[in-house]
Amino acid sequence: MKTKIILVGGFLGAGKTTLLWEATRKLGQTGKQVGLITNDQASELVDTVFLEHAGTTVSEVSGSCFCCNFPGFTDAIAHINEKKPMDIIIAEPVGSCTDLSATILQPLKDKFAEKLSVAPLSVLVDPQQLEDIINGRISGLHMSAVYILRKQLEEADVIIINKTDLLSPEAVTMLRKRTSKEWPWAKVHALSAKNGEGCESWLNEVLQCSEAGTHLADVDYDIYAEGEAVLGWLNTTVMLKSELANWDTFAQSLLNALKERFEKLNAVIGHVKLLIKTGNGFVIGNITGPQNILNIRETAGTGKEAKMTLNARIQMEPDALKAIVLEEISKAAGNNITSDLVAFKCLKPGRPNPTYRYNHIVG
Ligand SMILES: Nc1nc2c(ncn2[C@@H]2O[C@H](COP(=O)(O)OP(=O)(O)O)[C@@H](O)[C@H]2O)c(=O)[nH]1
Ligand SMILES: [Mg+2]
Repeated sequence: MKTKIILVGGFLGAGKTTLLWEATRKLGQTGKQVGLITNDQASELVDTVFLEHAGTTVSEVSGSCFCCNFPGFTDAIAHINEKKPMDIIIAEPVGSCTDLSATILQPLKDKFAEKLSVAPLSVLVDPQQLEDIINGRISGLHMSAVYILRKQLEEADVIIINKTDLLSPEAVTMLRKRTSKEWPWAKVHALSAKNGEGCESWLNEVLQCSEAGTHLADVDYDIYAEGEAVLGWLNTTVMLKSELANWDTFAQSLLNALKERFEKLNAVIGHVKLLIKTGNGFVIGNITGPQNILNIRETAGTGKEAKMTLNARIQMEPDALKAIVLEEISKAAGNNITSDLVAFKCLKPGRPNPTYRYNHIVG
């Protein structure tokens, strides 16, 4: 049996992790074994901690993106399959990565044809960001980061317009039409990863279609590298202790404070993600999308000890980003909560240097 590999790309905050969760749930109901792979330049990933709650095997490739560490990616696939042979593995590349058809899909088809079957490259997009791109508006995002977003859509076999729960049916129809016109070679799906509507139709498509990585985008790596570098990167894990704290309230006030700080500086938010875990559960919060929507789900309740994982990609220098995040954690903690950094990484990503970069389509 070959494992089906589904890559779900798309920009920061498009909803990739939410879709992985929903797809795992839906496929689990049909008896399929599903594994997941997350990816980031640094460890301590909110996505991994969150997806582990989906009750399936999650493997993390951190320290490098899939394309720059192709062996790391294929090792992760092998590692999952060793634990339990999977029907399907869904992988979420870094949101600021592109050129995946040339650097992941073609090498997978070329070198792993006997073990793996590659699904069409799916690229998820936030509807507001999609509309902005089609209309030529860029809403503060650096031109080179917008370039990455465009290239992601250009190389997609399947473009998924996500968050349809925020749109009227007419707006969805219109956006689908405009997307098909702009990228006529791509299949277009519209769904809500959040409420599950439309997910089955996309899953059927990617599970049945064997045409994967059907075209390559012409990516200029100088612009790509600049687009990556303008988004400062911060991942941290903090142990929190308190007699009195309500961790949901703490998450809310920390995210609100960070949102306010970045907005005051006109620093575009790629994403801010936070997950606080206690013995009683977890609370997860995000700030994403062109409108910096703050979304908090689940509950960690109270409890003396909590573990917080926080990831941020912000259009600013890493030093400034670091100072703001540390200051706001300390302010939100106040006198009642003690905080202890157990892991901290803040960086400006280097130039992407893929392990493989095919200039032809593997048949
Ligand atoms: N309204 C709505 N929000 C969504 C949907 N999918 C994801 N989100 C929200 O968008 C934010 C980013 O989601 P996430 O899955 O972490 O995006 P990723 O960065 O692409 O992995 C979170 O606050 C999600 O709750 C959706 O279908 N509808
Ligand atoms: Mg994610």
